[in-house]
Amino acid sequence: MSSKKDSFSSKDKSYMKLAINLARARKGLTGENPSVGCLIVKDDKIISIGQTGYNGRPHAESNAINNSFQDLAGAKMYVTLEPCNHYGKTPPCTKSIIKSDIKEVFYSINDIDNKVKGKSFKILTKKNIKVRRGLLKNEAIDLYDSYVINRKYKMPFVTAKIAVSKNKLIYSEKVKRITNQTSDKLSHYLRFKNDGLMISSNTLNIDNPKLNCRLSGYEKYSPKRIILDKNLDIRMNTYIYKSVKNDNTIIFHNSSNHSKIKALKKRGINLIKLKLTTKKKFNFRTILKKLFSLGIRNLLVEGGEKITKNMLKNRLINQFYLFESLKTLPKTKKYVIFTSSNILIRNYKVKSKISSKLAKDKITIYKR
Ligand code: AOF
Ligand code: ZN
Repeated sequence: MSSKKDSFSSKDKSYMKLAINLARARKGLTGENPSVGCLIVKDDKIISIGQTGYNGRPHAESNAINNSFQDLAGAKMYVTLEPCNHYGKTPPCTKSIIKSDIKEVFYSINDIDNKVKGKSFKILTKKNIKVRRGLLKNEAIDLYDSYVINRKYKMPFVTAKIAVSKNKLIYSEKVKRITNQTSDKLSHYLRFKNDGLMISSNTLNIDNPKLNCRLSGYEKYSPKRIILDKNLDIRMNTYIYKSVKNDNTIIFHNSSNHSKIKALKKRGINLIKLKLTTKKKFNFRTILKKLFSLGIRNLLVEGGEKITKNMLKNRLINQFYLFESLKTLPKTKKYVIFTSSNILIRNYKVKSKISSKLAKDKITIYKR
């Protein structure tokens, strides 16, 4: 006898896995709305697919229904999240499902949005549509990690990344590169999937980074640049300063240097003055709240030692990418040691490890 938990067939699981992959591919690119994947199957053939549109609309189900060239009557729908049943900026997906004559709907988990939560089951079953919930539930819970953080805490989902040499340095004045080009592709993929990228003005002035996504064709998905700059030390000959445009740069500061404030504002930078803590530091929770209110839903932190440690200690990092290189960096002149591995090991679980003989770097993804 199979338990309720196992009552989905392996075909059902494969279809939902595909729907989850569709949602994953669009994750981070749907603005305030969750990324949903949807598959429509008839006579054991996939006849249509849909993803949530860029910036959140149209919804995945409505895309899948409208994309189909075939009659949907009698078909099955596999969708990663409970279809919406309310009038938001778009009409309810439950309504389109009912109208299309789909006879069976599988969805992984309930939507946590109070307007929607749990109601679709009743709405659809009342119309004689068979509804089955919980298929690949754990995968869907993992998929919607950021959506839950956004909705519940009104904070961005924070991913941090740091590159460490074999001798545990994250900076050496003499040799700048730690990771190899294969790892750098992943770093740029992270920039593509996040809508904000935060660093300190110290890193900005020393490294003069570009902070954009340089995967060919994806440049337009580069994140907003967010700089922590207590005393407004940003140099005006840096790439970031020179490439300010269309509200793409935010600086948090605590300076009263009026002439610099004026110059930076004139350049088009969004300057946000914050009070410091008694220890003369930024309050990172306040920063995250502020970024959320400015529309940032997924924040990448490419911090140095201080930001990373502070945020790890305050449990503000949801996911951590640790890049470990086989290279040994010279400890001559200035260098910085990575001292947060203990906090990471203590408070986080290893979600996955990526390693390849070609790439050599070891990449570990930690999650809280
Ligand atoms: C779905 N499919 O692909 C997504 C859903 O303002 P609206 O009409 O866009 O509705 C937004 C809400 O819809 C959002 O808060 C979330 O609950 C749900 N997202 N629902 O059926 C989708 N992205
Ligand atoms: Zn919907």
